[in-house]
Amino acid sequence: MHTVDEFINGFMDELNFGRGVSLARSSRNDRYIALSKAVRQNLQARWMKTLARQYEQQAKSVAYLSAEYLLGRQLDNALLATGMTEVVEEGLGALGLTLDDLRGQETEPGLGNGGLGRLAACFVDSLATMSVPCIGYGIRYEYGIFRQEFEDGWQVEHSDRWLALGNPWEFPHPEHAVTVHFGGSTQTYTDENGRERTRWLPAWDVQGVPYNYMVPGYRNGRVNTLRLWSARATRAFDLRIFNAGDYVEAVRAQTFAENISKVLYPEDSTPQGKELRLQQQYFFVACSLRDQLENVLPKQFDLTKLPDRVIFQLNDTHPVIAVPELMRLLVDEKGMEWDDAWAITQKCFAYTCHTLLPEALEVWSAELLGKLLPRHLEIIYKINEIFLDEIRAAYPGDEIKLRRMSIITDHPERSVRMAYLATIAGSKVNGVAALHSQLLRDKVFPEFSAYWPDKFTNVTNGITPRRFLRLSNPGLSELITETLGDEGWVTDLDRLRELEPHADDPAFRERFRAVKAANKQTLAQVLVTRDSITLPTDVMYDVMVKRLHEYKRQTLKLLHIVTLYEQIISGKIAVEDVMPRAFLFGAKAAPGYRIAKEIIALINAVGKTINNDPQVQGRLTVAFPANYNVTLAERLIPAADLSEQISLAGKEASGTGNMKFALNGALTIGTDDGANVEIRELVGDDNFFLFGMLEPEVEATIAKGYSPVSVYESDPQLKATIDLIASGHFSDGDRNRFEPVVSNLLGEDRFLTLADYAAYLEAQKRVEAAYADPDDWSRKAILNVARCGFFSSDRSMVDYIDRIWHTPAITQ
Ligand code: NBG
Repeated sequence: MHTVDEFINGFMDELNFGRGVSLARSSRNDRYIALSKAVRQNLQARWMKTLARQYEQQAKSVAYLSAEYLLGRQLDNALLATGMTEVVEEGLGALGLTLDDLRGQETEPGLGNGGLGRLAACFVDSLATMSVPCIGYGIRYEYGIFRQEFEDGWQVEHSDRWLALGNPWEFPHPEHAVTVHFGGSTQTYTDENGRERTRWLPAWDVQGVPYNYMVPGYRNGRVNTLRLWSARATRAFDLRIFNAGDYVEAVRAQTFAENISKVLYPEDSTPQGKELRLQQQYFFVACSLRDQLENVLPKQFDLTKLPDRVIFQLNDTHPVIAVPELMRLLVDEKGMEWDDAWAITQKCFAYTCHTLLPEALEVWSAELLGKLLPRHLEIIYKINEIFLDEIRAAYPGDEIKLRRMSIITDHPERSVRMAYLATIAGSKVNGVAALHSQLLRDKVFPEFSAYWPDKFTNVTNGITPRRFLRLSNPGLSELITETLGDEGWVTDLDRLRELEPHADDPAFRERFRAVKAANKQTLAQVLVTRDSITLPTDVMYDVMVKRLHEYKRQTLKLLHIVTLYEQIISGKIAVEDVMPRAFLFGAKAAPGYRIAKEIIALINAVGKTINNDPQVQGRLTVAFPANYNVTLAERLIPAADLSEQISLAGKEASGTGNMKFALNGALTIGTDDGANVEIRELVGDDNFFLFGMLEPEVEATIAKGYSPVSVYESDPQLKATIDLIASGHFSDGDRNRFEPVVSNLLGEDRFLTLADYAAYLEAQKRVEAAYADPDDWSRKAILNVARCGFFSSDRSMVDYIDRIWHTPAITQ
């Protein structure tokens, strides 16, 4: 399908015979689906070829186990990968249609919460582009991340019916469904060779139906697979009840089974220990392991060679139940000796930790685990017992160490520490940025890293330059390609270094600024139609988009805005002396996270007051479009001048938004946290606005006994700012309205917002001074682009391959 005519034929076939409609009678959805199917045809041959090659070469592959994939829209990515955009534009044009209109019809698959899920999507993109065999495994949630709306500024959640109009990007394979068991009990018995064995007698089961998605490499003819599992009731289950004559109960049972893949848990970073979530976790890893052993590997495969063929990467603790599952398969089902099975298991897993918040490390109650997965609990106990014997021998008499390293903890109730299980089982444990990996070693797993110093490593996160530069920022991409002479940078992002000398070229800066200005125009148009938000386009765009979390400190940004506003209305500064800015927010709060929702309401209330106050009009604008998602990110990031990365030092594992902004030519105002550290090192101190306490200072401040109220009392501007919020100025005089946020700040301030306030204001002054010199600002911004090639997820993949996976690329 390389010519316009071929495309038109393919499209019309899909429309007429796939959708059963004529062009004249087709809906926009018909046309979008026909278009997607015509485009995907181009990928399918490559897909089959890729799989065949992989099979022939018996290549080792990565099985990426992730409960989340935040994919973003598929159509544009498929067009980019196949290089079909122009042909399609022309073909549609000949039919009186536009690509722009049809791409708007796609609902993005929001099968993830935030950075962790988006990272998984970037990684599979990079592996496909690098011709490394990989299969991504996850869950096909019927409802992805909720759709956020604001009612009176308050977040309300609506279900995300992303599949309602049909999904042209998936290939269901019900004939390859696998059965997964739950509950029941275990039984020991003696086998024919006189060996003592255990079998699991489960109580109920469900089927996992695989849905395959194509993961196209960038113009390299390769397409990897993402396999998402959907739960459905097993026949046996229904039949028993149908036969008992209870039709209604049978249908209800079906719903019960299908609930497993119904909805994504909307918690980001801080999971809830709910039974359904454990069911989801076991469901998808059990399906995936079975798929590997029974469908992907050749029949009669010698399982002692498993580590030569597959590495299961555990994306955080969510899939860690795969460890006892593999042990169960090898020992109970394949009859292997425990020690042999354990040796294989230890080589087949590696674990990525994505957090530093203690409350985010998953812990499952032993009671719940035992009820749902009795055999797995026994296996975990045995792994722990053998491990603790080893530790006892290494550190005789050290009971404290044993308790600290045990997978099982007894407080506050007997439970299983999944991160420890993953650390003990995994061949490697990695953090996601240099600072994070160091803090993991020193603070989260100190005993483990002392015992196994070589097990711990770092792989700094990355982002795919295909989606987050080439697709989302066509203007800058064109400028780069023109300047570098070819498009090689799209798969070799280090080449952006060649832009450096151009940072000093006034003509280049001018063009660079023109791109940014055009991106602001585009964003402003999007926000008018999407949200009825009107933005000035000739001001600085100061952007903070990420999940709403106290540690990320959206309130610090808010205090800055209220401070500027307070200074104007109280006459401390003349409005003309304030640098014009638009403050843009995007953030979803977990539905049960009360204070986060209060903060959203406060941002909206402050925005409403400021935007309607004639005293500041045109100077300060606050915009908070609802339902921030990948599609909106692709518009917001290229338009940003200033990127807000202001988490409390030592709390943000990495951040990946920070990388996207810098790569698109925004300057960062940020703390010394996560990957900000590496961004600053690479772009240079002069091109980054650093502020705030360093991680050891944070520790020291807390150790001394931090008192937010005394910071408030000793800083008159901070006091005036908080008092303005407390006075009811943003809530029609209602002083109680934002009391929860105010008292949270003054009473507890867990993330030291007030302690960093003065430093943040001072850094914002530096920002203003720098922005006042457009030429110099552009120079800094260009250097950010030029020096951020390191943050390509292709580089992250090289690091994973070298340090953890050892999976070579396959040859065509
Ligand atoms: C998040 C971290 C981010 C990081 C992403 C991807 C979780 C548990 N962790 O800092 O908070 O960038 O993971 O690694 O969602």
